[in-house]
Amino acid sequence: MFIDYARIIVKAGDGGHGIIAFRREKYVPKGGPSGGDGGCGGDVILQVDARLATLQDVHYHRIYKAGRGRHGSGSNKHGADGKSITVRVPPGTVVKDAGTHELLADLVEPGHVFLAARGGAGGFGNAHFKSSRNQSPHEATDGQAGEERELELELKILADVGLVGFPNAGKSTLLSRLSRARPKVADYPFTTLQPYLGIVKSGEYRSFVMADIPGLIEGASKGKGLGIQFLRHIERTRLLLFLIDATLPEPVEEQLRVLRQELEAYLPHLSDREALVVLTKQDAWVEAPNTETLQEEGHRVIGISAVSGEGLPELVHMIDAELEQRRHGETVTVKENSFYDI
Ligand SMILES: Nc1nc2c(ncn2[C@@H]2O[C@H](COP(=O)(O)OP(=O)(O)OP(=O)(O)O)[C@@H](O)[C@H]2O)c(=O)[nH]1
Ligand SMILES: [Mg+2]
Repeated sequence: MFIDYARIIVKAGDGGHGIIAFRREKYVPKGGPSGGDGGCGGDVILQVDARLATLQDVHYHRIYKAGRGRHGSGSNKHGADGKSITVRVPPGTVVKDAGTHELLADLVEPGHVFLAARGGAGGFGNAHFKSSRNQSPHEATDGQAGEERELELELKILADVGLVGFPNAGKSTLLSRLSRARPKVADYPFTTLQPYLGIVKSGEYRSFVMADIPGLIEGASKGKGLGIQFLRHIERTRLLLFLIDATLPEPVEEQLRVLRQELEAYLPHLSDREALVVLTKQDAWVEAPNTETLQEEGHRVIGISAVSGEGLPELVHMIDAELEQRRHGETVTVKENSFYDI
């Protein structure tokens, strides 16, 4: 199941207490202080695991508790530290405080770690308090409590290109034509109910990641259809493709206007993101749509057919050139079909 939101409780281990003890040795009437320090509590750490594609695991396992530090003991024995635990999350996980919604971390690169709850420091045993003025201190401190908090985890998947369009526009068909991802395709609206990722090869050693998301409809930002919550998955893409079914009677510029309006309602300026307008189902066009207005407005427009393959090499080339221009050198590893297998 595709799960992109979870709340978890992280509780680090408490520190162990320091203790009061004195050396007892034969022929040494007044042994010095020998109470050991307590061990530190274990931490709770979040770490990005590139093999994960959803927050499913953390959704079902809500509470993460690290081990507590052991108390110190006599003969200056330090208590053992508590065991830290690592919670694995998929790349693209945004971590917020569940109470204040403050952004705490954006975990992108595989291996990235975030200290979610710090273990409590161990207390000091009385050996620690020995000084020239006080040779036999009767003082020890307790370990500190480990941090505890509730976190909100939100997955915003990482892709280079995001497909945006009304239901039935041909988004999933295009993704399955260009990559090995196999989202379901059907001639009814809302076939796709979760995001799908595919890796599109654009050259011998080049590729980009394309994300297919559920269709948008007018009023989605007010909760119509499937709403707009899945738009978070295209929020971070560098390029948007507006897929518009040019066999429909509605003028293409009107369709584009509605799509952009919904994007804007979700996140201001999202509709200003670099984009290509892709007119789909070219094999079924009775006449070529009028794209003059779109072009006058500065949109780059291309016609394709995912069925006959018309326009697809040109589209891939355009995307590749566009991404190349804005590549910042970062690479993100995403497992193809990763959502599909679940
Ligand atoms: N003739 C023709 N039909 C197409 C083309 N691309 C997609 N279709 C058809 O359009 C219908 C919808 O395709 P999908 O790919 O499922 O559309 P979608 O945009 O993913 O739809 P949702 O998942 O509901 O948002 C299917 O019946 C496809 O076979 C095309 O290039 N030419
Ligand atoms: Mg679809």
